[in-house]
Amino acid sequence: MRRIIRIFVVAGVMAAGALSAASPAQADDYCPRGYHCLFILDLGSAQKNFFNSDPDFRNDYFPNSGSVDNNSEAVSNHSTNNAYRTQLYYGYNYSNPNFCVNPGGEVRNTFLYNDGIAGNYVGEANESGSLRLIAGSSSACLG
Ligand SMILES: [Ca+2]
Ligand SMILES: [Ca+2]
Ligand SMILES: [Ca+2]
Repeated sequence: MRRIIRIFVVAGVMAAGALSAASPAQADDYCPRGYHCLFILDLGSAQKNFFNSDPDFRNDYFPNSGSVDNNSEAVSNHSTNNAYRTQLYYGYNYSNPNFCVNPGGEVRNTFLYNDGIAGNYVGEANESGSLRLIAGSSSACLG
């Protein structure tokens, strides 16, 4: 029994190592240097690039598509010098934190929970209404 437990622990550590090695993203593949990018579907779809914090997505639009408000499903952070994480909020003016993405990180739409109803404060995708740049990274971030 003891031996079996030990094998599981080792496997878990190896899995964690593989995940952390895979995630220090290729943020530059999808998001210009210095920007925090939101996508209407997955990475590589129509995107809106933010250089600074934005308190209200209602006046931001994906190219040839709808408003960014309650309409983003993936995030790529290409902050230079690992300076700022991307903190997203359910509400406007940085109210009700949703999730964050660390400098150089990215989160695909398959990774975010989406209950299929935009803007109902349930789930992570299709919910955000504002974005703030916060200095440094956080272990609480999703990507
Ligand atoms: Ca705005
Ligand atoms: Ca919202
Ligand atoms: Ca929802």
